[in-house]
Amino acid sequence: MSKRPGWVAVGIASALSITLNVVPAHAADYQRILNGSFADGETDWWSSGNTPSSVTDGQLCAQVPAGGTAVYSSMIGQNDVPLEAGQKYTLTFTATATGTTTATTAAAVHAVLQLAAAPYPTAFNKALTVTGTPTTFTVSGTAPVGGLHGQLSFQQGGAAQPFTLCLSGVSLTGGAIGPGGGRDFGSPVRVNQYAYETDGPKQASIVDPSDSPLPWSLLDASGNVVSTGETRVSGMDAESGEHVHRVDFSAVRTPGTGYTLAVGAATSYPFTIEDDPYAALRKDALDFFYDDRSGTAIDAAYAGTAYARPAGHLGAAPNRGDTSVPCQPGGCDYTLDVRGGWYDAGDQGKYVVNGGLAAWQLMDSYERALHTGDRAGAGDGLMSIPENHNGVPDLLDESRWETQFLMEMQVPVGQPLAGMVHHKVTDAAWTAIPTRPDQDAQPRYLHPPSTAATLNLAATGAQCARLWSRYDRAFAAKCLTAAATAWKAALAHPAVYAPAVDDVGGGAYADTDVSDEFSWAAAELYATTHDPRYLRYITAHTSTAGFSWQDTSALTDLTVLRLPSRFPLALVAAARRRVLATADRFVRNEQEQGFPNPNLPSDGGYVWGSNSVTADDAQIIATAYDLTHRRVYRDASIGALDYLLGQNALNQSFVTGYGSRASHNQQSRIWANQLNPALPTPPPGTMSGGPDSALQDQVAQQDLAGCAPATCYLDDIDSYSTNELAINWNSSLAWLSGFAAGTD
Ligand code: 9MR
Repeated sequence: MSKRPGWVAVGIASALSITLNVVPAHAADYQRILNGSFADGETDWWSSGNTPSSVTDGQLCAQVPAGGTAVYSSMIGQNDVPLEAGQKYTLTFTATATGTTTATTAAAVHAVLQLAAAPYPTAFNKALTVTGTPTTFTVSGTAPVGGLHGQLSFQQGGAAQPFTLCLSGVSLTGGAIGPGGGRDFGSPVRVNQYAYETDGPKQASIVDPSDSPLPWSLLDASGNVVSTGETRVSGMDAESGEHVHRVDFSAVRTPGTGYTLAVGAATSYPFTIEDDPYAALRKDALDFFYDDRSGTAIDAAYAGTAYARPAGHLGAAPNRGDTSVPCQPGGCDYTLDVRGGWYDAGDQGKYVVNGGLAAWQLMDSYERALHTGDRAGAGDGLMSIPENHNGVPDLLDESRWETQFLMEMQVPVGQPLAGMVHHKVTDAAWTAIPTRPDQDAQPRYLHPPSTAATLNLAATGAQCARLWSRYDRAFAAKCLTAAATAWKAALAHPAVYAPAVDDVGGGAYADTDVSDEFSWAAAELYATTHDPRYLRYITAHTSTAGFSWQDTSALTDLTVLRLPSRFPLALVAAARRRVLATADRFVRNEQEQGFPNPNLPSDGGYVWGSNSVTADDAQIIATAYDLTHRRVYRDASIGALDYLLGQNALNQSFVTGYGSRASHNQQSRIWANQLNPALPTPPPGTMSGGPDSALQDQVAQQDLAGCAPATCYLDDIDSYSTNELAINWNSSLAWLSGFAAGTD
């Protein structure tokens, strides 16, 4: 039962606004509106472009124009209201209409509750008469169809005269499932829904309240029991709020498809046991980058028909970028040709900070493969890309697509801040979902340079120079010049930060501590050049929180350990100590939690993109394996993949196409199948951002209230904070699956 007091409202007949708080008489009294008091201003509300609105003193007031052919030509609304089929919903709100309209010349306003997509199944659509006297209205109706994307709107198009409509105290109650409730994660037996390696570790988790071990059976595709054992009671799992058991069936080494794990009456999703399952995942996780390229037509011959599309952002109408992009108004007076690169994520911005990390991970995956004798990983023909028979390793070809773009973002010689790198190029305003890249009509702007972006180019340019020297000396030289120039510019401008709030039409990627980027760039530059001037800037420490686009400190250690013979012994020894200590901690996190996640945040919260935290932590564990060849580290790296592929609190594989219940509605403007069935889902091998306990989008706020951190996730295209796709998340999956594929 809701703890919220109920509202009993006096309706249209009353001239006064009277509300009484009483204890609700029935259970289905859940509040369905966010910020109905307007205490948070206009947050969660929108109004149509012809109806500008603002909030003052708890009232949202909108300037309604006269005219308009349809009643919905002027609207105020809230989206993503969860509706349940057959449930009754009751709206109350107080309204006035003033301006040219007086109490005697009343305005018509329709209160509408419906699903926001055709055929717009409607719970109510009620015409009300609003006057200059504050009046509280009550409207009820039953939702014919359920869905997460209900829309409450106030529609007033077609007015005889313009007027000001003010709303306050908006409440919509109803439904049988409380906010955040009613989620069914299916079987309590959680496995890697894709595959286990024949000779590798095989772990599962069981959600069960029992304090004693439980018998388990492994069944083959015909239902024959092939192995049995007992669970280990892991106990209460803080991140999921579940009581969990663990199962180890590593002893089973018979390849096959359609295996299931059974505990009591519950059965897992099916999975295979096979020799090298991660080769396919590595390929798909990498091919994502081709499908996501900007500035080139995506060819069906490589991407498949469903993912083929015209080139985006090559200056052809309606595109207004990226071949001659100006700075934001008031910025520089030059334009840059910044074609190419990868689109960052669900949006079509291109960000140097994040692009740097993603390119680095692809290049590092190549360099690892080169040094460890992983011929497939270091080879040509690894991926499905136009360059896969050009005699150059595909990981280099694909990363070059981004590195070239990163260099294009550098401020030209002779301009203020020459050598610095523009932080990002993004649309001036958010585009609709879906919008194919070639159909984006927004102006695009270069945002001011930042030290963080500049150091991302310094680091990846140096790495590029080192790796390309044997394939394309001219390109390698260009990378090195760009890197060295960027480094000098960063030293000259060491504290130029991107604004923390710059998130219209693109994300902020703000970072006000660049000591970690200085260290990472210095390590890469030193590894490539041996120039001792860089040495003293190598200072960062692998943080026990792993690494991310914002915190690159661990990338220093990973770079030093990639090329230990090039660095002073003391640096190598210190990097090794730190990486092993951090890896040990991540391994413990995996073993001690109910589900094998190396990520156990100190504050208990899962951040935006938590799946990349998991995969990046596993890269540190994998590096510990490369250093020691201790099996426990390889097993734990695979454990993180098990987590990502279904052995988790949600019974969810976060990788499209990999598992019975796999994410496929990640936020994307290209692959928006959820909104338009004619479009494909994201390509196989696309990793979702994953649980984010801060509930940073409206769908998450509506539907995940009270979630345990590891369950704060929805496979819904509008839940961008839990379910977007992004290059730095796929690069972490590509690195990790590459490690798994490239080691025995
Ligand atoms: O991955 C980013 C995450 O760490 C931040 O918390 C979040 C909010 O600033 O932004 C994420 O990055 C998004 C970027 O700003 C815009 N493109 C989509 C990215 C993934 O959601």
